[in-house]
Amino acid sequence: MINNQKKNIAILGSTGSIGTQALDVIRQNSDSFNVEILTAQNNVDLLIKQAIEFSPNAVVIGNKNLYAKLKEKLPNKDIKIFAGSESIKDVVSFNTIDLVITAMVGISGLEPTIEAIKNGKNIALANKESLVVAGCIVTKLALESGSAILPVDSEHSAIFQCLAGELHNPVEKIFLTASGGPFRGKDKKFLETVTKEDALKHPKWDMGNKITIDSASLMNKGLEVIEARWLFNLKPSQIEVVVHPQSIIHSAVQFEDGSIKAQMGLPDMKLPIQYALAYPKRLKNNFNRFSFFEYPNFTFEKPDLENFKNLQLAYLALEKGGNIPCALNAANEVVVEEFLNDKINFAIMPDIIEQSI
Ligand code: MN3
Repeated sequence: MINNQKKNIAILGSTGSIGTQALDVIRQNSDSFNVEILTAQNNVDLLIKQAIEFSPNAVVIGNKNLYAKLKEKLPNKDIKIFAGSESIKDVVSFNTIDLVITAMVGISGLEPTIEAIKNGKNIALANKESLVVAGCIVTKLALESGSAILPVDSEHSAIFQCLAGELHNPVEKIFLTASGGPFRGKDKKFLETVTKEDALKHPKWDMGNKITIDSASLMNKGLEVIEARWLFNLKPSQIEVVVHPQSIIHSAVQFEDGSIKAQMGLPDMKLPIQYALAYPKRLKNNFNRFSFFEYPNFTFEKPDLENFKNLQLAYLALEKGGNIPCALNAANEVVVEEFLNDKINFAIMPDIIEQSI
């Protein structure tokens, strides 16, 4: 590390939900972190604001049509300015980077993630799709290059935290918790009538559009099962999904002696982001603290696989292996887009996905 031990961070997707929260964490811990690279696809106005505040070494706008505006608004600054998805791939190899946060949406995160790993960069992985579609390749490359993959997804961060100090103790199984989303307990008839406004209101987590729809349809949990398989090298039968509507237990690990370790706290993405950024350290912060007495009742239930078939489809894709999880993810990206464009109804999404795997 250079710059007085500050970690130099590249944020791919800095204007999205994870990207902006990562910058919040960095802003609060400016003696620990330095922003080296910022990239965004289309939100050039926010990218400009961020660049002015954090003075990174370089910024990249994915959409080439916005290059001129970016260049014009950042005059006389010592900031390198690039455009296009090729440039996003190029900047991750800068030798000044210590850690790359991959917070791009969907499959677009795959190529830069692979490039960063090939260059031996440690990854704070927020783009679960890169493990869903290419988990085998990504984990193999990371092993070869010595890159650490630090999970940002709250469930996977929970498991990662439970595994600290357990290096030689095999995992019997993990419990991946799920809030159940806004339509928990609803049947298919109801699901046929939900609007995108209903689906975009998540009860516990404030996130981007794609992941919010995935959460409502339980596909997010399915993708997380696949993500966990690769991150922690588990068999599908070792991964159990537990619906826990309070979203306080973020996930748990059961060891071979039957002991279970769980990680808990108020749902706030800034915590797993901060853990990945500062790992292996825990940084003091002033996030809201959990109180047991405000949550006298924790509840747990089995996921409803009949009305929310997506979770089952993800297990099926994992069993089939090969490129089937990739097909699952591609079909899901298409149906979510179509649902957000009011082209198809919510309940039909799993049926379409099922036909493509
Ligand atoms: Mn999650």
